[in-house]
Amino acid sequence: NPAQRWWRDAVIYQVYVRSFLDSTGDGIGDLAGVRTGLPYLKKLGVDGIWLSPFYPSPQHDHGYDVADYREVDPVYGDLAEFDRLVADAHRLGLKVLLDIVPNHCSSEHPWFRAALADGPDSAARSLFHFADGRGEHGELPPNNWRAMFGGPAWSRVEETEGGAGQWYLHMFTPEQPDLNWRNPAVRADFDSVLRFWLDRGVDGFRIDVAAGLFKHPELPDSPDPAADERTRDSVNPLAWNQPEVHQVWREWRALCEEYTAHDGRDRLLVGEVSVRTPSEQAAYVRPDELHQAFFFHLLTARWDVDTFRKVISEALTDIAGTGSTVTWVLNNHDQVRTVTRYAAEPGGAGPAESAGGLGPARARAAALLMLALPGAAYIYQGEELGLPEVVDLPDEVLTDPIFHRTGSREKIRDGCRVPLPWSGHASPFGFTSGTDAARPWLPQPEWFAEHATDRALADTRSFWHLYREGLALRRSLPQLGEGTLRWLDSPPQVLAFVRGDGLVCAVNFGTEPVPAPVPGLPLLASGDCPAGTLPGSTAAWWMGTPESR
Ligand code: TEU
Repeated sequence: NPAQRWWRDAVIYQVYVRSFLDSTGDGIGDLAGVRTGLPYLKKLGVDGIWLSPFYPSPQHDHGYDVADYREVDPVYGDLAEFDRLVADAHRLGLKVLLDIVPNHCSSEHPWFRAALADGPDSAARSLFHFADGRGEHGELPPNNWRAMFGGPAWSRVEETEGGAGQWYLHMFTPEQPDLNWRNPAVRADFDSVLRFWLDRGVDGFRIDVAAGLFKHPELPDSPDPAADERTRDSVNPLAWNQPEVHQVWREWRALCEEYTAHDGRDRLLVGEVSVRTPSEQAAYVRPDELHQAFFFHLLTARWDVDTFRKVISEALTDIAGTGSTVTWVLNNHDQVRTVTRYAAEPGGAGPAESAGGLGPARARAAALLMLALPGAAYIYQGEELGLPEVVDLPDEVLTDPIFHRTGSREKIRDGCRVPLPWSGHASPFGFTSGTDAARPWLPQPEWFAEHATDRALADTRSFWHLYREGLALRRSLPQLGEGTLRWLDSPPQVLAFVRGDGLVCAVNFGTEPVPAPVPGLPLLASGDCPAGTLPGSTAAWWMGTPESR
């Protein structure tokens, strides 16, 4: 039943709830705001939404520190509002995915509070990774692991009877203790969390840190702590990508299949699988494990024709054995936005702080390329507006724990999380309203006016219309979505391929025009594209047969 396999070529829109639309005037986006925005997303033409975490949380990492997996944080609404959002989305034919965070919880979660209160050797401590320190008085951490957001991956607790005691493991901030997935109580609780939300009608989950969960059982020293610290990425082979994790995904998949068997609707598990190679990543995508894993090697690819060809080829080769499809992504809430990223690449010539230079043209071309590739795709809110990164937020407003823990602005993520501009000429640009509306939780630059949704909708040359038309063609043309891709011979700066029986996509990574691979005007192009020519920094789609060269 093809309808059941809706996810194989779905395009999902990532909603960063905090920054989408604020219905209460507190300057923070909320679930009611998302509900108000659904018709906008329907018009754009996506198949569904993924909601960033909205659970009760002290917000040390904007909700990726969950204190209660079965509730809505009052800042974002309540369960009744959540139910209305799901009902409205389904009425519009939009799927709803939740973000689930199984690797760690909040230090305010009742389990962790109990672990602190109950002391060493308690049942509550065995839900986490507590260990005695090294050194004469246990004053050194149990091993040399580094946390992803800087500093040691261990913090020491004060015991209730007084004095420094054991250490606990946290691969992210100290407010995000890692759960012990070898404890069956952890597994059982997450099963019940999945059921809780599936029973409320959700269509699946985006799984945070899906290559985490298990650590080497003996917690030995990392072979290269300097690399762990420097890259702040999942490179420590003892902390990530342990074989046991696959058993959890098999259990979660079986649970999803149980719901599908009941009503015929596929539930989706899409993993944020940060591993080193595309083939390591493809190992998570199996008929009995995850349906999808974000393919981050496209997101991290430099603006370079050979790099793009290589990562796309690898993705297609690696997925072939899995029975699934590739999950393409160019932007998310952790990464510098494409417009700014590509402007900073050689020849991009963009002033770092704006949408200048070739950044926008390249981002438009990359979008059209992504929508032409076989498989599924994710769009991050604001991508459809061509929003640049806000790179000049003052230190005082930054909220990212990466900044506060490392003291460095490198890799900080606030700049892609600034609240969306909807309308008007000045902040808050319709993001928040009401007579005593608070300012948006991160300040919006004046130039956001150029990118507001009202302007984007009114201008047929906007990013918005490119995404809308690309998505509409994906729906109407059988050549797009799932199916075959065949590379075409092309000039050195050009990536060209044909989909199915005769949809040609070509991207010119260079700056000089080249002859188009197909005569006549394109169906859709990311920039001005006269018949017979493909200008620099432009992508286009044609129907027809490529001219032999
Ligand atoms: O990110 C996991 C992760 O590996 C990040 O370190 C990511 O690689 C980094 O932010 C890129 O700069 C997930 C979430 O997407 C992120 O927002 C959370 O902060 C993190 O998990 C912890 O839950």
